[in-house]
Amino acid sequence: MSLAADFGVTLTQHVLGNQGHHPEARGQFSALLTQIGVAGKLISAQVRRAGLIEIWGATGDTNVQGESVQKLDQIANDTFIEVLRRSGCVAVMASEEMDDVVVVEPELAGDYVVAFDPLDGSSNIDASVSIGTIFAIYPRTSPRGEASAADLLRPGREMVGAGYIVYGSSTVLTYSAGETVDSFTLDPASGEFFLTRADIQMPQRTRVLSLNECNGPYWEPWVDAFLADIKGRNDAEKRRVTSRHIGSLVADFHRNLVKGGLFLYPVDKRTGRGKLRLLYECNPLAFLAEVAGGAATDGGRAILDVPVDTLHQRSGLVIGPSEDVQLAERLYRA
Ligand code: AHM
Ligand code: MG
Repeated sequence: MSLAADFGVTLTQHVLGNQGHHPEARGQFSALLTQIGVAGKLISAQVRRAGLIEIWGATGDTNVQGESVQKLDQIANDTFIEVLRRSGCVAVMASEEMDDVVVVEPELAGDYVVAFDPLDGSSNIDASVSIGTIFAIYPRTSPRGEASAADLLRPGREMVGAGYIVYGSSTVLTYSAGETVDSFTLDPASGEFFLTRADIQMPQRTRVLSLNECNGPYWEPWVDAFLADIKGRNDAEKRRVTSRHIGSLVADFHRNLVKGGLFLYPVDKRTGRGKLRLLYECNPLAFLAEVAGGAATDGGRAILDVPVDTLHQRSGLVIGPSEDVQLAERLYRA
């Protein structure tokens, strides 16, 4: 047996193998996905030093080498922007960390636009809990050299790719270009992402329930009815549903994708708004959920059909097995 046969499929091999599905995008789309993998490795290396960064930061903004110390979410943001800017594939980017878009200079601008949350779940960093990066990819619609925020203000349905990287007990990159959802684990020894879950299918019934129940007093009545239905199944079917909540959407979603879990963060009835951001949190995960056979709704509409009016627009979110997302929609409308 050749040595190569002992290795798995790398992220780059997988992306190149899928190029045929996007003939119009040959090259740039694949390059973009592989560069996102590079950004993920760089951020992962920093996340693994998070505790040290915290300590260095606390001692006066310089590390032991005398370099100034940034917060980890700022490091992740700068890394993602710089890698994508240099990739030559991206014309404009929006980040949770920035009020306005980053327009790439014309010499480097490419055919795609990307929205991302560089470090989702950042309140979990100082407790060494799983966090992650979420990204959404759209084709540029503006003429070359004229990219702007308008390229990103469009429904999630127009996405051509999405994914996330979870920095957990291992670093996992999951992406979809619309056909399948595939997941890769970073091998720290070789620095490669290897395919570890191919064509992930979200189980159709909820086995895991994932939400911040302390917000219960601020939910609309349909949420209580919905949760009562799901929890009520335990009596009838002997503990078929269990509760798991990390408080990092990206890590909660990854677990739910693999195990068949439902995550919800409903609208707060006092403000009429959800907490999570449509463009770079709800939309990319909704894209992955749908490709994997699941679904995502804000209650009244599929997340991917919600008009995007502003970069940092918030939304209610129910995401997971499609049967139960449909149940949420029925109860919401009732
Ligand atoms: P962040 O992007 O600033 O980290 O905020 C989003 C996070 C999600 O990852 C998580 O699901 C949610 O906020 C938790 O919010 P709460 O503490 O209100 O339950
Ligand atoms: Mg976030």
